Amino acid sequence: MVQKIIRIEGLECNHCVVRVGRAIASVKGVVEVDVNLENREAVVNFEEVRTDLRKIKDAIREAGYKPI
Ligand SMILES: [Cu+2]
Repeated sequence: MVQKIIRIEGLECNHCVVRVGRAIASVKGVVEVDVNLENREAVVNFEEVRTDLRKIKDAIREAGYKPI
């Protein structure tokens, strides 16, 4: 298991937090995600053998936000 912090541009409200949180959680291999509105970042725990940062960032983009 690995933990990464991803900064996300475009998070404006709790609706965004829920949306992007669901998008990240839907990636197979993601075990836990916590999106923080104040910091504009997501703390993601995932299994490296099942997914990677690129796939998680793709899911964030598909939800309409910009991972940094
Ligand atoms: Cu919003």
